[in-house]
Amino acid sequence: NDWEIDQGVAVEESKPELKPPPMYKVVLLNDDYTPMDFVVEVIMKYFGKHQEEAAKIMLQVHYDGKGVCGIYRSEIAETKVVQVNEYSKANQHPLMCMMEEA
Ligand code: TYC
Repeated sequence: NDWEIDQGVAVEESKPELKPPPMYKVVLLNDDYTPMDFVVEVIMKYFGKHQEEAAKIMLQVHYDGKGVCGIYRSEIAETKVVQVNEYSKANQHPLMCMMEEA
């Protein structure tokens, strides 16, 4: 009946605000041309890592083809991807950054 339907809607509407937002891994992909030093600089500059951690992530990408630089909500992840890809392009390196569901 109507009462049950209305109550169902009310319960449905109260839930989304309590759910944690979907999270996204921001990853770098390996290539044969981008200098290792540039990749380390990018990881420090855009993902707030110190030299040692940035170098570790860079080598992970170099040897495994891909590496996670951080996990963020969609808007932040999208911004990082655009900023990194624009910075790489501006410096004429083929370094690719993308996001995937965490
Ligand atoms: N493979 C590159 C080289 O040998 C280094 C590199 C590391 C490039 C990580 C991209 O995301 C990358 N110069």
